[in-house]
Amino acid sequence: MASLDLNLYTAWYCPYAQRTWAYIEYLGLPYNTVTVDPYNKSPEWLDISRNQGTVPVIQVSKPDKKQMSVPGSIESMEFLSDIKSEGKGFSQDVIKRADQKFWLAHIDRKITPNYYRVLTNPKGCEEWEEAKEQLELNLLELIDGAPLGEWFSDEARAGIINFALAPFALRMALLYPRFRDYSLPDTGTSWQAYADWVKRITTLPAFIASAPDQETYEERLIQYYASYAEGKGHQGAGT
Ligand SMILES: N[C@@H](CCC(=O)N[C@@H](CS)C(=O)NCC(=O)O)C(=O)O
Repeated sequence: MASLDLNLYTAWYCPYAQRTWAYIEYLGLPYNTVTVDPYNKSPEWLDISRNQGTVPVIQVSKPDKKQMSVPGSIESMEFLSDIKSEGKGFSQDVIKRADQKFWLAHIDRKITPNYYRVLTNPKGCEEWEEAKEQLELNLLELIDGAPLGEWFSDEARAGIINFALAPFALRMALLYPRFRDYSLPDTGTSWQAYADWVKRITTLPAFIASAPDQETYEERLIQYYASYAEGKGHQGAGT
């Protein structure tokens, strides 16, 4: 496909935007970044995001020069994968593709909500314990069940599933010990494979490129999420 004019609307702290950002870098597609405050629902932002009001959004110029927006992290990654995949995106095989979609839905339904609950509830309370149990259980299901070709190992390339999880993996490793005196397990084959994967995916050049001002990125994330850990984050936000 001829090269397209792509804009990525993003916010530096957002794990969903980071998915699409790291993935577009990994695919090597040319793009411009536009930094926005997604919580400021200006008419212009609502127009660009097609009334979703959330980052990320990929905006593309159509042949008639009008713009078309693809809001949503998974949706925008799917769009990018349709532009240029080279084995790093959705499979052309319908069965494998359905399996990839199952795991993406698993991440968004069963992992990210529990990631957030573990961060925002006080350690030890009933909800926190339940969320931690669910988080570990559902992560293990993904680690043990994801098709090898999509899991980041020496034999396989990183793909959409890896990038869908990576920003959350980074935040869990960084924020849980800091704010909840808790870390994911690291013993046993599955958890060791996971810890190894976290190191590899978060040090991938494409992932690093999605963390602007790298030297201070982690410190800024800690500061940003301090209010979430105190229960004062943006209410209703998916972060
Ligand atoms: N399901 C969306 C969630 C995106 C999301 O919640 N982004 C947050 C920032 S991390 C946002 O833009 N929030 C603005 C708001 O909720 O008003 C996706 O996968 O892209």
